[in-house]
Amino acid sequence: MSNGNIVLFYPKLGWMDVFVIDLPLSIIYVSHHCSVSGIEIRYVDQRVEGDSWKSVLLEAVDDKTLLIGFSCMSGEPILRSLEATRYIKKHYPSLPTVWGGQHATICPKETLKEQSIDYIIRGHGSMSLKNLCNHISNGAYELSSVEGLGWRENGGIQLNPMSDGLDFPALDELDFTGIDINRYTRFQYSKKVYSLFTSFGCPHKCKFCFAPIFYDNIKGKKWFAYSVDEVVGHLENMVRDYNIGYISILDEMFFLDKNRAREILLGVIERGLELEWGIRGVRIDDLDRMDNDFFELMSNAGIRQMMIGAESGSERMLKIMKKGITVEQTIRVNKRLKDFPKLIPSYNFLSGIPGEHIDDMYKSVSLILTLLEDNPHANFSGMNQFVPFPGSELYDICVQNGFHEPQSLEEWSFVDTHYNRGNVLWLDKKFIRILHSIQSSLMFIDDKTSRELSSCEGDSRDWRKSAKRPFIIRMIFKLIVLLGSFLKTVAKFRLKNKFFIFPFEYYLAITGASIMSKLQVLQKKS
Ligand code: B12
Ligand code: SF4
Repeated sequence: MSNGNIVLFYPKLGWMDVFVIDLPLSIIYVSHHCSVSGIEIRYVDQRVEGDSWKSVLLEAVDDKTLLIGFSCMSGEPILRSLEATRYIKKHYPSLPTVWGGQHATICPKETLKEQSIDYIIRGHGSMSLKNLCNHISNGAYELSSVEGLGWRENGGIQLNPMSDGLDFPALDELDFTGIDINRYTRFQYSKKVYSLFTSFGCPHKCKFCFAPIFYDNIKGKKWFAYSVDEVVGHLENMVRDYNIGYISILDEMFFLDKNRAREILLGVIERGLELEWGIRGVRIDDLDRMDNDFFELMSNAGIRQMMIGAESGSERMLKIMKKGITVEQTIRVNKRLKDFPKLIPSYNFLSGIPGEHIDDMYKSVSLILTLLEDNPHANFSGMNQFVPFPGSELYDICVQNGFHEPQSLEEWSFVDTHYNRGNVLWLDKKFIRILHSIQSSLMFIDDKTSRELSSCEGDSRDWRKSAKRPFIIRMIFKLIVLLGSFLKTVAKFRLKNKFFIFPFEYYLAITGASIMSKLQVLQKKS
């Protein structure tokens, strides 16, 4: 007997879609309990459907559809999910719509002000989604018992408490039915990319970060980890079944348990899995605790890129951020990594926190130059601009300093960590100009941008297919590559001399990003 179906929608994210189209793990994970209870899952990923997304969405719905769910992070994705939600409501006014994901979790009330959204679910919502389906299909479950659920009632908003535990499906229970893995990849990766969480959560409390807000309600251990056997076995299956070659580890804290990480790497070597790895959540103090044998093991197992939050060159700011690392540690580890040329550290910086002075930013600039000088393989993933998210102490400080709290979904769509223009009233104009100039210098200070853009033809939307990018995107890429060494020289000059007047590269970058973002919307399904 059919238990009906649900449609899960993943929106375009913005200009980054030109480079990265990772598996929509949010909706794959959230489908789990529905899927095991016999509800059919229909995915619509706007990023891979291009212009046809509207017809694909309408076709996915039939008279057995129980609800349609939308996944959404703050920032630009809101606009896309909003458009899709309003569109589906226009065509199917009585079909329940549900928003979940990071944005609905931190801003449930603002989200429910939108009349086209019937429900929100906060937190990791797989079980709640199944219970909501039970309520909709046969009234079997009271709305008030669905953890994390929010809805409008009698002119007010009801919000149920969120679950206080961490519960995830086993890795081999992840159901990819209805997902074509070949359509997911990253630009310029010659190997097939697979993104994976080997753990979720983080016990640290860095003040600027989203993780402590998202995991705030979890009682007990704030870190859930899959076992070594499960991770290695899953990787082996994915290599065998899908020919994956590059693992993008998205964990917040892959190295939290060093022994577990070691066993995973040894397991991969023992089973002869020829994989390259990029690891997102790497802390410098964890690397500092590793000896050279561990670095050797990482290198042999195929780890290539490590995204490391150096955050700031100012000890004062590191303390304000409660990051728990020191500048000295970063310099020390970077020097040691020089002897392991396959391990590429990609340092991320953060700026724009209330209380930060221009002098603190200059200390970050000095650290960047030291890291580059000490290790020619060092890369810089960028200097993110701090964005205040509700639920954190820094958010309240920003509000006290004039930050206008976004009141609607539309207003939240302009909040972006890369180029957050306007509404940063706790920073003065000079500070913002210098920050933007440093941001664009970091794009060119190493060779990553030219390297990534050097082949302009390929399209990240379909692995190994020769689908071409739109002409204008190819031209923008070619221009940047041509200007690459000039921009690198400018970047070095700026950072060395702290010369941040008229950051023309910044204006070029935001214009390029905005054109790419618009073209993404226009891009046709290949
Ligand atoms: C991978 C990733 C990306 C990838 C894309 C992901 C993809 N699917 O292709 C890339 C690198 C492209 C990316 C981009 C962005 N990202 Co991002 N990203 C992540 C990361 C590392 C993992 C996301 C993930 O897959 N999680 C795993 C799944 C299982 O968890 P989940 O998404 O939370 O989903 C669960 C629940 O939220 C809920 N849920 C989710 N969807 C739904 C839907 C329904 C209907 C229901 C009921 C429940 C539900 O249930 C899920 C299962 O348990 C997170 C950090 C993190 N560790 O989560 C940041 C993170 C989600 N990103 C973030 C942001 C803001 C962005 C940007 C939108 C904005 C920006 N400027 O940075 C950009 C887009 C830029 C642009 N303009 O193009 C923020 C979100 C903060 C917020 N308030 O929304 C995070 C938390 C990073 C951070 N610390 O700030 N991102
Ligand atoms: S920045 Fe990293 S270490 Fe700090 S709380 Fe966030 S995920 Fe944890």
